[in-house]
Amino acid sequence: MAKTYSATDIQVLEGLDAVRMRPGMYIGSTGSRGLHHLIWEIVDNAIDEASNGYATEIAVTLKKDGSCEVTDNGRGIPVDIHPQLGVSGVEVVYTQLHAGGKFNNKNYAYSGGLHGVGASVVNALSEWVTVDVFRDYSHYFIRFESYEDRKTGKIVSGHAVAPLEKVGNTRKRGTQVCFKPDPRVFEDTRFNGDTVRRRVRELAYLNRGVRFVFMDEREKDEARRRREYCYEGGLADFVRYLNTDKNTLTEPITFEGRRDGTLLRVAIQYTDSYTENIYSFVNNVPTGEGGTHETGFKAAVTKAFNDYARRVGLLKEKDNNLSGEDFREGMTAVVYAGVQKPQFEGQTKGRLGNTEVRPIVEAICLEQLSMYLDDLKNQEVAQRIVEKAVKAARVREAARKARDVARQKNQLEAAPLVGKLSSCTGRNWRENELFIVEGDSAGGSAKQGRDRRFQAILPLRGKPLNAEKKRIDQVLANEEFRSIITALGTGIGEDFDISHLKYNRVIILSDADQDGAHIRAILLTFFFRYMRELVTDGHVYIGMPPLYCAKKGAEHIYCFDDKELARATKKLGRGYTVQRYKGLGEMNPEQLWETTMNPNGRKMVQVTIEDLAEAERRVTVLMGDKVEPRREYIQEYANFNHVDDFEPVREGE
Ligand code: 28G
Repeated sequence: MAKTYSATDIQVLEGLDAVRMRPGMYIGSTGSRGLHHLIWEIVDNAIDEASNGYATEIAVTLKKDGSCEVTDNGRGIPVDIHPQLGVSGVEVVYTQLHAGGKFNNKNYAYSGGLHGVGASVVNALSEWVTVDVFRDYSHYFIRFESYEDRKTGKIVSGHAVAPLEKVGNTRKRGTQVCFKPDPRVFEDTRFNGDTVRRRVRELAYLNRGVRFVFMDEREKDEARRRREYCYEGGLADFVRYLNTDKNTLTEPITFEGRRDGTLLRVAIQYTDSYTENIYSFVNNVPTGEGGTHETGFKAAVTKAFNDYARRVGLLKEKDNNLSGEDFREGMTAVVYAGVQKPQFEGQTKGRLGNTEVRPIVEAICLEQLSMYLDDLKNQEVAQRIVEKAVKAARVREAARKARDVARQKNQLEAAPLVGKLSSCTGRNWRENELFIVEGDSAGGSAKQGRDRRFQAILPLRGKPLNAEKKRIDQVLANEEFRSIITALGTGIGEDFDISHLKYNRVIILSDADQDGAHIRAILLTFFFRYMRELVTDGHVYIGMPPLYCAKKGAEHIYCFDDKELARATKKLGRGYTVQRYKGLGEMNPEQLWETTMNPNGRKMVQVTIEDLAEAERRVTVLMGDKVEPRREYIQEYANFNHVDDFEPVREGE
């Protein structure tokens, strides 16, 4: 490196007040997602230092006092004094909002590769921040604080308590940042250990060879307090991990390329399952909604395999090309694109919009995949994949026929099917709610207790079948699923069309026991597999009926767990009685309305998918064929069926 950097290189722009005023503009929300975004802003800077080749280790620690500490062993943020501003480079990075950086266009998401940008946003939204820099055998320290101005009552955010000072000598190199999110900004300032750990692990897969350490000092269980993640195989290790519980047909196929400033890395591994799992990322950001990089990748896969199939005679001149879906059946792939000026679009900013990226990705993939397929030593694998696709095409054709039959049948039998449904009178889908209720007796209570203007009830009799193990034609043959599909109006699978959705909220109401949990898991699996947008667009909820009712005289308190019950009985004092609801069916219509259905006061959780890859793994492990991993998994994540795992929302949020 010929060029040496100093604090002068840091562009200087507006102040931090703007961030305090409108946090959502900078971090998306002040809920759990925004809170965790603070960590990723800081970690992002450490990753930049690693991908520039200067750092090899990054540690993230959740501290007992609610703060988060991030460390890297890079060069350390520059400490020299900025000639115009007269403060250290560290102070510039942490107090000046860099308008030229990540947040100038409508994207709230980070772009990567822009050192230090975002650190000031974290400072603006924290109670305090400390930065330790280890550089040139010296240890430097600075602390920033946010406080209420005595005169104006306004919050002054992110002020350096004193200038950067040298506090000692050291042989270490790197940066250490610790920050405490400000409770005046965030609804809840507690970090979720699992959320952070999983994302750290994901970053370790995406940044091959960088050692990531996750520590949660709040954790009592010693084994969970410290985890290390470092993958020399990068994306290949990632797909292997995603497929741990599936039967794989190939070793991971990996390749990478660079063109016009765009970097592409891909890993593909086939399994014997029927599902397609493509996880894409742009600059370390998951793009759950896909985008131009994913489109380019898919187009190239289809073309490369079809061309190959013709070259080796697996497809004859008279045969039609196989469809893209046929080649993606059983495919697990991770597609990573490094894009210079990414444009993130869509509901959750999870889709890449840059049109120039598609042809670049397509060209790289086509070239690389064709090369792989033509290599003599890969012939066996290549043929296996094409043969699988040929089979998939045949099955697809058969399923299409079955579906046509089912559709006709559906029309014929539409009347008896919706007969189970007690529909609502209102015609505005945005207002309407569908309760899917376990069991006829609870269904009866729900019917009587509901507000029929906007609440519809669909009782489920038996257990619907486990959708994970079935193909679409078998799902369509199941009566419970057919009544759900008919009620929602959207169709499923390829035919799914969210614009036909008849209810804004689909609320699963099942008992708080093993059976109820199982039914809930089956329904979620079904929605996830065949109506994914229903989940990703936030239409699916889980109703939370209370477990107890504590009574004394005319007063009664509903309780959702043992802690609440203890509080309630203490409040009521001597002479209380407790009713424990073993199932929804034990509640009378009024009670069910009051506790679970009335939008004013009911508790429910929205099912969100923050992490598609993890959701996919859970669905596979819990519902798939392999028994052993499932047992282990249930032991590790015993709370999959517990609502804690989803982001709770209260009405009106
Ligand atoms: C521990 C938590 C998060 C970081 C560095 C290293 C440099 C740096 C960071 O420079 C100024 C602006 C744009 C280049 C760069 C050190 C060059 C030479 C750095 C971190 C200079 C910021 N020496 N390590 N920023 N840039 N780690 N970890 O934040 O032009 S931020």
